Amino acid sequence: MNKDTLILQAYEMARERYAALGIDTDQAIATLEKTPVSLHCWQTDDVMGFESQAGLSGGIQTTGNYPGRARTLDEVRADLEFVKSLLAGTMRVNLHEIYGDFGGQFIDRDQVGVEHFQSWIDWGKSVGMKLDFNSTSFGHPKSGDLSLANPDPAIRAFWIEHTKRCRRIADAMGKAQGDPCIMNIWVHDGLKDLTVERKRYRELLAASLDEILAEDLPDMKSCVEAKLFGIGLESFTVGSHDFYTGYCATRKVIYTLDTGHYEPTENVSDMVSSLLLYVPELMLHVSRPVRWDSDHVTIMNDPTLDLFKEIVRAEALHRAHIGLDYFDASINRIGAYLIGVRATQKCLLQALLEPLQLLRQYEDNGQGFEKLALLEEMKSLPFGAVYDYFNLQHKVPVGEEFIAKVQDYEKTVTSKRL
Ligand code: RNT
Ligand code: ZN
Repeated sequence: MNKDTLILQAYEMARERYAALGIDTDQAIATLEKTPVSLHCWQTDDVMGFESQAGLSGGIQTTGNYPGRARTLDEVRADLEFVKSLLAGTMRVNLHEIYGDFGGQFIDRDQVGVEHFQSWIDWGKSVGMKLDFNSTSFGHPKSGDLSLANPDPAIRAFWIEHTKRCRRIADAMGKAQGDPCIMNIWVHDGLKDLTVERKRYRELLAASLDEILAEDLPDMKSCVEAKLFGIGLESFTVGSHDFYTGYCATRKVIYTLDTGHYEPTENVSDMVSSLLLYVPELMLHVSRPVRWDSDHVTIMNDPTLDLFKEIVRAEALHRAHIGLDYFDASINRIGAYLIGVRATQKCLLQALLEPLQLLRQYEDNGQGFEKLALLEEMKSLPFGAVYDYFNLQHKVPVGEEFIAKVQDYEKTVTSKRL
């Protein structure tokens, strides 16, 4: 039988199975389709950017030297367009400041302006992807261990100026695309060893952020990202989870929850319902921690499934911005993107296919057996048939078909980048 016919038949059967539990698969597909996933531009080139050859710092690192890294703006854009062409649903692009169109000039971080992102704004429009943005604290001579929390007033002022400028760039992006640009502020600030002035650094970070966020910019939203530790900054992180929970709750700022940024045994999905009570929205950096590394390629694992289930159960999909954040230089980088987006969509889809009404009823009635049994049975319902159908409908590769497409692109494009 023809493959398309098989997929259609499998979907018809899946639709019936889910409908028997009161779940509308077409509705789930419609939600999946319109829920944006922001592609982190830094997976194309191992977080190098176009500012200088300074290399990565700030406690993050890529490992591997798989050939085919994007080396120019055009290559980054071509890769992102290719990735988008193989995916159903809505994609955005998440840029870092170091990916500006600097025309070969060195533009320091306290000099950056909207003009350096005009070509990105135009490109975004032309390819139908809205933009998100990030200030960049790492990979600069003034990065050191401390940026926005630096006790040296001159260095701190430099990073405040940078971050203020980035917010204005994000605002211009948001205005041009008619939809707020989500700007993430992650600073690497921390220390390698025993730290005695913790409170002072945290006061400084809070004061810097207050100054940065004071400007009213209607077409962008700011979010701040918590972290556990960085490489070479193992003992102390200024912007810890507690710091940003308090900061976001009191300032009504979006909390960026990077799934790689917590203690290995911590249940990140359990943070969703608590945070949502006190912070306006969440920005998600969907990632995968492996031992010391917070940035392995996202896969469909229990933590990611639980994260999306918690968001859907909290009826908070409209309060969550979904972005990816990982960098793997050891495998085909384009393939890594596709694995991560597909895994994210699969997790969201599974969350949308939960028989929530029935589960809630069981829980309310104290029917513990029934609830547990249903949760278990949901795991083997044919959600894959729904995901395949979603992709078929959009004429993008179904199942493993994307592997060959990535191999083709490697043969004709990325392998030529020497
Ligand atoms: C680092 C943070 C941060 C970065 C990007 C490049 O641990 O997760 O989000 O990965 O800004
Ligand atoms: Zn992150």
